[in-house]
Amino acid sequence: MTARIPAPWRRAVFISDVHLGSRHCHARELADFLERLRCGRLYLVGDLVDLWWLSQRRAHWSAAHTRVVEALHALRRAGTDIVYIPGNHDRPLRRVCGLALPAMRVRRRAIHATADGRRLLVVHGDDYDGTTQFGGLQERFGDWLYYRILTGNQLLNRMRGHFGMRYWSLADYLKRRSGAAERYVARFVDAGLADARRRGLDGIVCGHIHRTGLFVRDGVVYANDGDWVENLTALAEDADGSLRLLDRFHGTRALLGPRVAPVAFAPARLPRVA
Ligand SMILES: [Mn+2]
Repeated sequence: MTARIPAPWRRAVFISDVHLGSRHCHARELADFLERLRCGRLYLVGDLVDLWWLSQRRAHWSAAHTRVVEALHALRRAGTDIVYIPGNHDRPLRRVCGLALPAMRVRRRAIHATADGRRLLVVHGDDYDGTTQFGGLQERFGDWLYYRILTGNQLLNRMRGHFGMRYWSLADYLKRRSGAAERYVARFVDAGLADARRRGLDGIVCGHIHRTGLFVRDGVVYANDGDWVENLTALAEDADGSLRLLDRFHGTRALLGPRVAPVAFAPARLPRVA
């Protein structure tokens, strides 16, 4: 394996929807990303492990999945502070919220204070789904359907590759073509922004919908770190409080500069997570 060049230092990094233990997790790409990562704090914003897959016979665990876990250990040894916020696919872990393992803290949600003084709510995002009225049945069906489409996507692209055609995402095409999916994303974004505003915070960092986002609406930041199933992205905060969406090679996909008005007090050290 070639020597890995370390990526620029980041104050904080957020990743979610890794779905370790499922066949659709891009574990090798994530291990490559994590092995080059250098950051003060790493937030695992839910669905890191897919317990729905792991609890079934179709559980998938390869050497690459183990490499991801080892890369997290290495980051911890290098001094990175790790905060784990379980999502809906690793929901049972929410029972241990409040626990501080020797290696990381487990939290239902966190408030991240950026270097330029913004306070961001960090949550997985499934609270904004509104599917609980069906007792999780719709959630499970949506999940099953999603994985069927991803499998179809894999088969299709294997064929396309065979004929020398470039990669084309069926899942993405279907999502963008379907008005229902777009309305779902819009409602999710609205609910997340409203929640941050209600709590008197400056923005929200979330995942869950496997759709990246980084923008300000009516003065409130919306940042969605994407996933490691389709997009292969992370959200990062620079030393000056800038937020950026990173691709798997640490390249920048989108950038949101620091707050324009400088704040009198910018904490040099990361404050403790409550
Ligand atoms: Mn989720």
